[in-house]
Amino acid sequence: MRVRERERERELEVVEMEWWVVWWWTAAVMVVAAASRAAPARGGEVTYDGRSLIIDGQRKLLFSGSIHYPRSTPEMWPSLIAKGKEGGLDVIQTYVFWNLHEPQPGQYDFSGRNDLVKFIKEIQAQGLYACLRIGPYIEGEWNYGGLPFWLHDVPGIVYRSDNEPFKFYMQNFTTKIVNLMKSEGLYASQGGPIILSQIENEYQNVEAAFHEKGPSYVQWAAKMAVDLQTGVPWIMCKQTDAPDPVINTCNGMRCGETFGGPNSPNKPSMWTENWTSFYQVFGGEPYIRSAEDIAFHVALFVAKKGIYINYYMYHGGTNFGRTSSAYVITGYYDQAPLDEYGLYREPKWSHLKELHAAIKLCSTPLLQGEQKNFSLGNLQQAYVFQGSGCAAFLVNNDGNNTATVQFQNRSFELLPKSISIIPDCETVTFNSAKSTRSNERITTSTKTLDSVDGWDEYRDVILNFLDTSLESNTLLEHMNTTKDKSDYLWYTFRFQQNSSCIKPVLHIESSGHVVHAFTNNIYAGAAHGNHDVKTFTFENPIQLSDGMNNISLLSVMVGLLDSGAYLERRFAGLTMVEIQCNGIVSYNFTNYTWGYQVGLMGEKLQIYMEQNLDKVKWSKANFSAQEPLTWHKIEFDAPLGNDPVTLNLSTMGKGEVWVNGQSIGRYWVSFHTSKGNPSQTLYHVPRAFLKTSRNLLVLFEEIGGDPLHISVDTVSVTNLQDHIPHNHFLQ
Ligand SMILES: *[C@@H]1O[C@H](CO)[C@@H](O)[C@H](O)[C@H]1NC(C)=O
Ligand SMILES: *[C@@H]1O[C@H](CO)[C@@H](O)[C@H](O)[C@H]1NC(C)=O
Ligand SMILES: *[C@@H]1O[C@H](CO)[C@@H](O)[C@H](O)[C@H]1NC(C)=O
Ligand SMILES: *[C@@H]1O[C@H](CO)[C@@H](O)[C@H](O)[C@H]1NC(C)=O
Ligand SMILES: *[C@@H]1O[C@H](CO)[C@@H](O)[C@H](O)[C@H]1NC(C)=O
Ligand SMILES: *[C@@H]1O[C@H](CO)[C@@H](O)[C@H](O)[C@H]1NC(C)=O
Ligand SMILES: *[C@@H]1O[C@H](CO)[C@@H](O)[C@H](O)[C@H]1NC(C)=O
Ligand SMILES: *[C@@H]1O[C@H](CO)[C@@H](O)[C@H](O)[C@H]1NC(C)=O
Ligand SMILES: *[C@@H]1O[C@H](CO)[C@@H](O)[C@H](O)[C@H]1NC(C)=O
Ligand SMILES: *[C@@H]1O[C@H](CO)[C@@H](O)[C@H](O)[C@H]1NC(C)=O
Ligand SMILES: *[C@@H]1O[C@H](CO)[C@@H](O)[C@H](O)[C@H]1NC(C)=O
Ligand SMILES: *[C@H]1O[C@H](CO)[C@@H](O)[C@H](O)[C@H]1NC(C)=O
Repeated sequence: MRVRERERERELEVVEMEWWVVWWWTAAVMVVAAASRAAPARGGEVTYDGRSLIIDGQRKLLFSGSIHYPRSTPEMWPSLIAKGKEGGLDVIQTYVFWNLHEPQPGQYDFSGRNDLVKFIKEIQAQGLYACLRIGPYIEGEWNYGGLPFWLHDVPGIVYRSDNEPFKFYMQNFTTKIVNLMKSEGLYASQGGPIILSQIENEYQNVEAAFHEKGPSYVQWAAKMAVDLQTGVPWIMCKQTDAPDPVINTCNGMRCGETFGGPNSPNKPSMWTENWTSFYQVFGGEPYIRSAEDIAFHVALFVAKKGIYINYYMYHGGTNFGRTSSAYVITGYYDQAPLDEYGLYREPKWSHLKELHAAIKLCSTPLLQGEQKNFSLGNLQQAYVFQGSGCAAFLVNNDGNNTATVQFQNRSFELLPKSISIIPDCETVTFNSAKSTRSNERITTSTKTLDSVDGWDEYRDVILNFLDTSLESNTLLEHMNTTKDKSDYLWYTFRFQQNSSCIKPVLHIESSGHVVHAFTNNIYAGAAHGNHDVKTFTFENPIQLSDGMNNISLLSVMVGLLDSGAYLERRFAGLTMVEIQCNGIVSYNFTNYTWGYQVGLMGEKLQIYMEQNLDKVKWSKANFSAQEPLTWHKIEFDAPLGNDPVTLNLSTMGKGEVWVNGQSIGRYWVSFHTSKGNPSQTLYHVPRAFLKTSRNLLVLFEEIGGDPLHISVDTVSVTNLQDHIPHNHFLQ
């Protein structure tokens, strides 16, 4: 299925190095010292060879984790990074989010959650390295793959191709970011933490679609990047022909099995995305990848001389506001080692921490020794690194049976589908199939917002043809009309029946994502597509009056697409509208006089902000009538303590939520999975958004929901057990 293919098992980055490189014994001694140091040294020249990255003259075996700064708050960054460090990470990897930073050409925003410099400096303050994936196309389940929507209106533009307008803006932004990092002294070559930068992103997936403009774009992008002279290497992920000196890296779930290797003997083997889970879409179930499966594949990649592994995601966080891409839910990679709230997810976090510690014990032979592999049985292999010590990885590929093998005159029991790590070739310190910790996440309801008097509501305006601002005699494309200033676009017309229409049925075809229909201000229902099939049909009976009829159709997008070639040519919104009378098409409105309006009245007036509340007339809520397109507001006090806060919206339908004027994202509880569950009912409210008391909660509900059962919850984890000591596998 296409979803699963595209879903990003992102980041276990491994750098595998060839051993033919000659090393002096003195250099080797230096490396040993470096490998055993707890916190990596910062700064210095970053180079590489076929064996590893070399930072300030020292070979490195590095574990990295993706944490995206805009998917949490600056208040959360220090603890997320600290938990990554405690979990054995050496590197924090992030994308750079072009459409956040350059909302209009030449206008930049680096404030608040967009404060990239502050994020990198926090990484530096904690003694870790950074990998900066500039892109600036990033995919990332991020709105429009990170591209600013204004690019769409640049004449003649073709994104991600050998196209002058695109290259101009791409180079302009890439230069801006590199110069910003340089001016703050953040490259390792300047004593800063950034050891790697990425240009483009998984371009090989789309390269062929651009014919001869594909390869020439790759050449241009590599040269453009290298010419910026960062003093640290550039990488291109999933790009087997990455031009020298750019390093090609692997993204995926099983790079130990699938990576064809570096495209030159003097480039190291790196895994820039190993997906710790998959992102989730509305209507989709969560994807659970076990700690044991991740550990197996990381250990295998290292056994095959991988020396850089990045977890995608280590902490996913939250797609605040309208930042997620088409149909992607608001919670991002909640199944990562640190969950959406930044809490430890066990056994994943601890198991990977133990894995990192075990592999670091092998650093010297891994970086200095010679690798051999041999068979220990039908489905069992040994990978042994010898020279400057001895380290072994014993693999059992039998998924059903424990295997007893002989290795160096000792007997070892290997659990089914597991890798045992033996840092001295004698004593097992880690087995990938055996995790030692578990915990449970607990949601505690602190308050249900069930005070009927506390709620006010405002019903948004249903736009009729005569009230609209833009007219066209055809159906317009949704994104090109909204310019992504809003998810919402009104398509309206009016018409008079020529003869009485019997059993009128409204028939709409749309290329995405949702439509709500109103005839003479009466709700006639909704229809929607899904992540895999965005086109859909609406067909509902309606009531017509004998005189003039107003038909108002609200087309809604749930994030822009983030992937594929020719993103600038994508189409969304209504494609055909008809009214059938007595079962036959009687009126075809596809080419008709349409009136358009971008956005909702409440959005235009920003009534989710305290200072704008009195711009509309709120009324006491009437909970016996669940009307569509209704804004709800109430105040609530913050729960006591410091535990993360979340809203349980299980009784709501679809819409967006703001707390004290800040959007915590889209919700869509009424879109159920094939098992009949909402994909997401809990919506994170960062502590930094909250005051002690009287926090303003505003919801815009499209369909109709029951706000009286919304609860304000806190989230915590309870350790269930610390079972089985590490040396359980000692023989
Ligand atoms: C980027 O483009 C802006 C105009 O949009 C210009 O002012 C600026 O100098 C350019 N920067 C670079 C590095 O080319
Ligand atoms: C050793 O590794 C090589 C290269 O990956 C592989 O072709 C070979 O099958 C391996 N041998 C054993 C016994 O696993
Ligand atoms: C386990 O055994 C079953 C039945 O013999 C076999 O079909 C399956 O492939 C095995 N699973 C693994 C992971 O080896
Ligand atoms: C294993 O035992 C044999 C015979 O006792 C001995 O010759 C060999 O050196 C031993 N190998 C190791 C790695 O200890
Ligand atoms: C987008 O809208 C503009 C007017 O805003 C129009 O000139 C242009 O042709 C439209 N482009 C597409 C691809 O529909
Ligand atoms: C009704 O009939 C008139 C005259 O034939 C035609 O111009 C008009 O478009 C028709 N109305 C609709 C909604 O089709
Ligand atoms: C159609 O919309 C216009 C403009 O809002 C309004 O004046 C008129 O009463 C509406 N007609 C019906 C039948 O609702
Ligand atoms: C309605 O008009 C559109 C555009 O002209 C056309 O593509 C569609 O086939 C028509 N529908 C019917 C039922 O004729
Ligand atoms: C409908 O309008 C489109 C765009 O203006 C045009 O290409 C098409 O031929 C029209 N269809 C009919 C049936 O008039
Ligand atoms: C509340 O809604 C119901 C159902 O639409 C309606 O009958 C009732 O009059 C409304 N009450 C108030 C106070 O508006
Ligand atoms: C959310 O609230 C509903 C009841 O309104 C409850 O059934 C459900 O268990 C709650 N979800 C969580 C995760 O607490
Ligand atoms: C990342 O690791 C998982 C778990 O081992 C594996 O299934 C997946 O294929 C890896 N991804 C890639 C791209 O290699």
